[in-house]
Amino acid sequence: MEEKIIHESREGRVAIWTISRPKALNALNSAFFKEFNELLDGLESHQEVAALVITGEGKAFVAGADIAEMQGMGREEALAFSRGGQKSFARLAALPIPVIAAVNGYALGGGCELALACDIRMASNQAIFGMPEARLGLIPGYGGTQRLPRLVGAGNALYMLLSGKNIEAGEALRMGLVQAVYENEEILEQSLKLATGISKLGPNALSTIKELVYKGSEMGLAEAVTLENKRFPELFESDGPEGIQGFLEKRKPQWKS
Ligand code: DAK
Repeated sequence: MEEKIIHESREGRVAIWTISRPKALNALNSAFFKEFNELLDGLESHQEVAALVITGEGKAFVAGADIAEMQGMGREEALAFSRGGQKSFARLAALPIPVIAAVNGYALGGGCELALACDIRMASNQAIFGMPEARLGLIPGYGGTQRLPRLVGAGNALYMLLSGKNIEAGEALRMGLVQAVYENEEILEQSLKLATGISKLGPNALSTIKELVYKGSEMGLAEAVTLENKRFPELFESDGPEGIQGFLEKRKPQWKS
């Protein structure tokens, strides 16, 4: 039997997915995407997981799409390869729960794109980010040319995409590509701490915030704040009353879902 590439564990209501294919620095192959989509199926159909942390085993988060698998691909296969990855990462970004990338090492190409599809990126001081596709005569195929400039601005994105240069965690922090940097030994612990804190907040509030940030960034400001205005009162029929009551009674809210 083939060994699993993604090892799933739980800490309270936080799921941890550890990508483990150390022989290829956790490069993303078709077996990875199969498992990834099965795990997404599980998350979408069960509500007990309140936050997800994705990390890598060894010295890489993910060193990219599997270059060996791309060898000999024709146009049709490349289209399917790119679409499959894009769809998978879009599913991840659309999860109603917060997803944190705990970037422990190399996050190159498809690995950087995976981190970009997460909601929050935490980096180890040994993390290395890069979009080296142009070195291979390619472009990022999993949403990277679009998510990267939306996150760090066109100038920083073009610097990374056109030069193919790697950047270290400190530079990634300066650009806004990552939200925090920790010592390597602490990266998972700190990411879990953040995820655990988040997992205690109003679940409907969290999913609404994600929806508004992602959908709103595709809209004009007036339309986006109208959407915010539509969602705000909806919270008064879900998490809002319990959150407010809990505050006033000086107790932790007991969310219904
Ligand atoms: N794919 C397959 N194998 C990889 C790999 C990758 N991305 N990265 C590393 N490996 C393998 C190496 O081949 C090596 O295998 P063996 O030779 O031991 O069999 C093993 O992992 C250990 O790697 P190294 O010996 O190279 O380790 P080092 O510490 O010396 O170097 C490194 C680490 C990360 C600097 C180096 O491995 C490296 O440069 N790796 C490639 C990084 C890279 O170029 N990543 C981007 C991949 S391209 C698209 C869809 C998607 C994409 C593009 C288009 N469409 C369909 C349009 C996405 C593209 C990418 O992500």
